[in-house]
This record gives sequence, structure tokens and C-alpha cells, in this order.
Amino acid sequence: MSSKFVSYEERAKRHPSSAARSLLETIVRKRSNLCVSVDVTAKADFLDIIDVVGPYVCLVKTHVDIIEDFDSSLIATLQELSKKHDFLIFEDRKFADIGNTVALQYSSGVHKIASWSHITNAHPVPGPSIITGLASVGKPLGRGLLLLAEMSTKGSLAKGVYTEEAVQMARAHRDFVIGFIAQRSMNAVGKSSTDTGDEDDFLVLTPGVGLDVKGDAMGQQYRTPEEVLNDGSDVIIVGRGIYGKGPTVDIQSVQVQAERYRAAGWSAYEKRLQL
Ligand code: 5BU
Repeated sequence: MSSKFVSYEERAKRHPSSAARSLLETIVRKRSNLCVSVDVTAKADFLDIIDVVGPYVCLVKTHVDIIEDFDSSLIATLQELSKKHDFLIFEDRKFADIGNTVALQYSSGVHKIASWSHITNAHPVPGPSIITGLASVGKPLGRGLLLLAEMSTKGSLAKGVYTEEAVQMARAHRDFVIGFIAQRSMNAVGKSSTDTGDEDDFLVLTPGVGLDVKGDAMGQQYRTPEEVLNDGSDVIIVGRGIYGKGPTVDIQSVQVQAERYRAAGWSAYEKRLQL
């Protein structure tokens, strides 16, 4: 029986983008569709968590601008950990300005994101020029871009026509846009059922994933790995569900939770191949 979902392995073989292939190949090698979001403010906690979750993830997501004691050695260590544990890096920068400005924000400043982050993301709100601006920096480096087509928060405005336009923007820039931050598959969005055009294979990375709670006090909403995988998501993004909510980090619990979410994400994937 053939599944309506294609395996990561098959997609890795035929995906036109090398950045997307890299992520799919890592997922297959590590049997992990888990991305851990490391939203802590101390450099030591940040690196300790990544060293512990490293074996269980395909991707580490950062918000590098929240780190209080940031310096360039943090990036060097992050890159060493990425090699040691075989994961890619995704700076969740959510660019949202004119092309010229985002190109500078991506390449320059204190963080020099393009030099170390394999994947980054952008709001489609400025229109296609945000993609050309970021591509001018990221494409020569073999980087990939995700567009924010949907968000996990209550009352998000990223829906309906906005989401459809985001997908059309991505279709026009397949050489740099590898997929979306979204809550479901975007491949069929804006297409009629009789459309015989190119088959899209956009990656979908989904935040707002949790096994124990349904939300937080600031509008976040959580769904389970199984719910999001069944809706066509490819990678689950988990933050506090893994590193906790307290002021201190319990590193043993981080390891247990990372393996728990890896296993949940992978078993949801294996189940969907039977659908
Ligand atoms: P959490 O601790 O699992 O709730 O963290 C979720 C992370 O994903 C956090 O870094 C957010 O900035 C990020 N996120 C999100 O939660 N929802 C969205 O729609 C987008 C990003 Br886009």
C-alpha cells in the first residue's frame, strides 16, 4: 500500500535544494525530526543544553539576540557542537524589513548570522523583495530560507490570503526558499485539485509542540507531535517542553525530554507512512 506521505529518504534523494537535502539527510541519519529551540539567556546554559540534546536532534534553533554574554566564541563552540553531534543550525531571526536592510542584518552586525546559520526565516509581510535581499547574501553560501506562512499563537494574522500569498512567493523563489514555518503542509495551498503543475516539496517546520500542556500565559498554543505530523509537518520544534520553565536548567531532565520528544516525533512519522 502506498502512503499519501513520501518518506524523508525519498525526498532527500530528489529535492532540488542542497540546503533542504542536507536537512532531510540529517533527519534520516539520526532518525530524528526534532528541532530543539534553545531560548535561554546565559551562554553557559545555551551550550550545555545543546551538548546534551545534540545526539537527539536534526536541527538546533537559536534566538542569538537573547544571549546576555554573547561573544564570537559562542558561535565557534556552536559550530563545533554541530559537527560533533551532526545537526544543522537554524537562527529564528524572523527578518521583516526591506531587502537592503535585511541583507545587512543577515550578513553583518555583532551576530553575522549568514556565516553560521544553515537556515533562517523571514516574515513575508514586505513582499518578494525580502527574499531577494536575503538571497543576495544566503544563496552564495548555500543557505536556505523559511517563510513564516502561519504562526502558533492565538489570534495570529498569518492566515487565509496572507498564507496563500506567502506560498506563491515561495514558489517564485524555489532556489532559496526551502519551506515554511507553518502548522500543516503548504504544498497544495492556492492550487486547484486539477492543477498539474510542478509538484512542490516544501519543508514544514512547526513550533507550538508540546506533550504535557496546551499553552502558556502569553498566547502560545501547543499540539502534539502526532497532530502536527498528521497535518503534514516535517519537523517538530520544541523549546520549554525540553529545557523546562524554571530559572535553572536540570540537565538530566533535558536529556530525558529530548529523547522523549525525538521518539514521539519519529513514531508519529512512522505511523503516518502507514496512512
Ligand atoms: P516553546 O518554548 O516550545 O513554546 O518555544 C517555541 C519557539 O518557537 C520559540 O523560540 C518561539 O520564538 C518560536 N515560535 C513559536 O513558538 N511560534 C511561531 O509561530 C513561530 C516561532 Br514563527
